[in-house]
Amino acid sequence: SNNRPIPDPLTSVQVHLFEWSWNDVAKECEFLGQAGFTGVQVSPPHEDIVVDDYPDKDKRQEPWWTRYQPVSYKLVSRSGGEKQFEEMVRSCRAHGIDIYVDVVINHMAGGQLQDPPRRGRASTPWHYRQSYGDNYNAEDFHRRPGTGDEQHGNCQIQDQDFLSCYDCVQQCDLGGLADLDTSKTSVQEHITEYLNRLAALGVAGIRIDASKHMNHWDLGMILQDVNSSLYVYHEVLEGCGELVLPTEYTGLGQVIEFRWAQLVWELFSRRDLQFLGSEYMPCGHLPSGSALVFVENHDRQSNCHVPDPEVPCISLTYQDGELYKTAVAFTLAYPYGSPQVLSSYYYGRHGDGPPRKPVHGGDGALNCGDGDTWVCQHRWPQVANMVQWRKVAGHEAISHWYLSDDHKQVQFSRGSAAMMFLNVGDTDFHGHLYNTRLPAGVYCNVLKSGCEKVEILGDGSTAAGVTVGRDSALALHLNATQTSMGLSSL
Ligand code: LAG
Repeated sequence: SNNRPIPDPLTSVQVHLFEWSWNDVAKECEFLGQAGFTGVQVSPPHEDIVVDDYPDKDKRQEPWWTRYQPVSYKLVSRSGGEKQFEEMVRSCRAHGIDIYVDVVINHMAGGQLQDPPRRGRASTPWHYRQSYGDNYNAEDFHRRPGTGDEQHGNCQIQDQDFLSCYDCVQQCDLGGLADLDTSKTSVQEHITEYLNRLAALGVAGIRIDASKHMNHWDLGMILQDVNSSLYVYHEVLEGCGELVLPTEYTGLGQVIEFRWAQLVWELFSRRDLQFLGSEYMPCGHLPSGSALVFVENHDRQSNCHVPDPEVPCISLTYQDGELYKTAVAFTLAYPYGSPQVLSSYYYGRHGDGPPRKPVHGGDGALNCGDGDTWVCQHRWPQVANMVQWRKVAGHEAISHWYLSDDHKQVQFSRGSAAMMFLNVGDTDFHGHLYNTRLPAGVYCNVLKSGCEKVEILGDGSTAAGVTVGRDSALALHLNATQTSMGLSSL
C-alpha cells in the first residue's frame, strides 16, 4: 500500500464539494475541468441515519453530520443513489476530474444501549451496537471498560486520553459512535469489500475519516487488499503533544496536515505575516509530499459559526470575507502539500444541513452566493484562477521573499513564472512593486474578475503604482497576460 499514487502536490488542486448531490457534482465537473482542478472530494456516499426533527426543515435538509453515521455501505445517501453516483464518476472523468470519496470506517451509527431498533436511509434495520443490517453484530465492536461504558457498552474517548492513553484514542468510542474492532479479520474484510467496490465504480481516491482513531497496523491490513490504484489520504487531527502521531500514517498515504490551517488562521487573524511558511508550523510538520492542506474544512467551519467554548474556532471561514479569500489564494500559491479547497453553503447553527435548493437550478442558473444557498468558494476568482497560477508556478521554488517592516505585506515569486503580493495592513496599499522576477509585459491580476492590468518593466518592477486593498492580494503569472488571456472569464 506504500506504492499508491499521489497526485503531484505542486500542480494538483482538489475541491471538497461538501454535501453536494451527485447530480450537481456531475454538472459542475465541466467548470472544474476548465478551471484546471484535478479532483473532487464528495461527502460520504454510504447509507446513513435518518433524523426527522431539526430546525428550518422547509429550507434545509437534515444536519450534515448524519453522514458520519454509517448504517450500511449501500450507496444510498441524500446526495443520491448508486446510479447517480456512477453517472457522476463517469461525467467527471470525461472532464479530467477524479472523484475522491470520504469513507467512514472507524465506526457505525451512534446512540445508547437502551435505544430501540431503527432503519437507515435505505431501510436497512440497525440496532445500536447490536446489528447493522447483516454487516456487523455486537462482536464486531470494541469493548473496553471506562467512562461511559454503562450507556454505550464501551468507553468513550475523554479529552485527556489524547495526551495519556494511546489505546483509548483508538479503542474507545468517538462521541457515542460504535467503534468497530478493526483488528478483526471479518471487520477488515467488510471494509475492504466496500473500498474495492468504490474503486470498481471508478473512484480515484479516498479520504479516510478519523484515521487517528484506528490503529495504523489495522489500517495497513485493510489497505493491503484494496485496489492499489486508489489515492489515499488520512484524517489525523494533530494536537501538539498528542500520543498518536501523523507520521504513523504516512506509510499508508497522505495525511491531512491540520497544523497548516492553524498557522494560517493565527497569522492572518493577527495580521502579522512574519512567520508565514511551512517551517513555522506549530510542533513540526509533515514533508510536503505527505501533506494535504487547507484553510478550513467542514468541521472547522461548523465550529466557527456558533461560538462554543467546547469546540473553539481555529480556522478562517467564508464569514471572514476578504481575509479568508486571501488566505486561500496564498495556500494555493505556496509550494507545500496538496491543497484542498472547501466549497460549502451558508450556515446558521452548528449542525445546519445543506439547502434544499440544488446548486444547479432548472434554468441553468446557479444557486450560489446569496443568503440561503451555496457559497461556491471554488468559483471565486481568488480560488478558481489560482488553480491555473499553481500549475504555471509548477515545480519552481520560491525565488524571492519580501516581508515589510510592519509584517503586513509579503511578496514572493515562484521562479520567474508567477508572483504574489499580499496586504493585511489596516489600509489599502498604494505603491510600486519591485523584483517580481517576471519578464516584461502586461499581466492581469488574476484575483480580480476581468483583467486588472499590471505592467511589468524589464527590471521586474511595476511600470506604475498598484493598489492592493486591505486584506487582499495581487497575483500574476506567465499565462495570464493581456495578450494570452489564459484566464477564464469569471
Ligand atoms: C470526523 N473525523 O474524524 C469528521 O470529520 C467529523 O465531522 C465527525 O463528526 C467525526 N469524525 C465522526 O465521524 C461529526 C459531528 C459530530 C457528530 C458526528 C456523527 O462533528 O457532532 O456527532 O459527526 O454524526 C453526533 C452528535 C453527538 C453524538 C453523536 C452520536 O453531535 O452529540 O454523540 O452524533 O450519536
